[in-house]
Amino acid sequence: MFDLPAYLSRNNAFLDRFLAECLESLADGPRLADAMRYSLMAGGKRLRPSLCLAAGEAVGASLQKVLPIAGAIEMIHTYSLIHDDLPAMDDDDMRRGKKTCHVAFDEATAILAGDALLTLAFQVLASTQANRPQLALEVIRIIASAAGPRGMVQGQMLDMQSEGRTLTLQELQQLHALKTGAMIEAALVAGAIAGEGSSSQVDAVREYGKAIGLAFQIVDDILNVEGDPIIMGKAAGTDQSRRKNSFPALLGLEKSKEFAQNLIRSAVDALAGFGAEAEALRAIAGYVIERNK
Ligand code: GRG
Repeated sequence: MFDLPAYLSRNNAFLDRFLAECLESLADGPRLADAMRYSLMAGGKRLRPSLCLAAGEAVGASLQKVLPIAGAIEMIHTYSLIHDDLPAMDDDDMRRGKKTCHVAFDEATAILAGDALLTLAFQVLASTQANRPQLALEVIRIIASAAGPRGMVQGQMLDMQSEGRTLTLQELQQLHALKTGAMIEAALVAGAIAGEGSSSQVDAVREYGKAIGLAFQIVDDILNVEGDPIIMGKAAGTDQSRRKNSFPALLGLEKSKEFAQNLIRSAVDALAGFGAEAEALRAIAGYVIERNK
């Protein structure tokens, strides 16, 4: 049986070393670098970089080839969390089991740490794959598009605009396809493209990504209802208290769980054309539904 914890901890050790080196060599100025490091190295689940590396592996690429892309994706994800936690957005005090960046530092420093992580991510992306410039450009385009105004940022905007209004299931899915799904899908597609996968492999990995991206968000909403804040390292019950649109609010808990299970099955089905080299992706799909944080 595939040992997912061992697989993730090995890849995360490489990732953490890579991220620490990027901050050491590329961030100048102690307060800004401290705030960036505080949030980046705070021990998140590293789901998106893990998916990126596993997609590279599924198409036969070495870890070293895909590692900078996985690192850049985690930087963008961390920036989005820092900004999402700000008083102007969700105004959260706890993230990754620690005080949020603006509470530990101050609001201006948190805004700048987020800006700096986003920018640094693109510097890292532009500095890698020097001998494969076309491929590097394609990866940058995919990630920028997923993170920007037709992806995560627009998803966040829709989320804020939907406060106080009950969304339909279709609207809620669209919101999350942008806010959470786009970066999850981009992590996978970028990993497969950097690993020089064939177009059918890239398509399969994209389909897997769409399904687990939505399942991840549904599980996040379920954990917000029944999760343990200590284990999650962040508050629970906030969707209900803020009257946020969520899958359990719209469908009920049982139907939400069923929906997530079906999506995980579709994700695994999308990998039918791969053999053992996609075992990590299959195991991560199982983790997405079983996770408790
Ligand atoms: C501020 C531009 C901007 C975007 C924010 C991703 C996001 C968009 C907001 C996060 C809000 C949130 C709680 C979304 C639910 C799903 C989600 C993305 C959770 C956080 O990701 P995890 O669980 O976090 O992978 P860790 O800390 O494990 O990396």
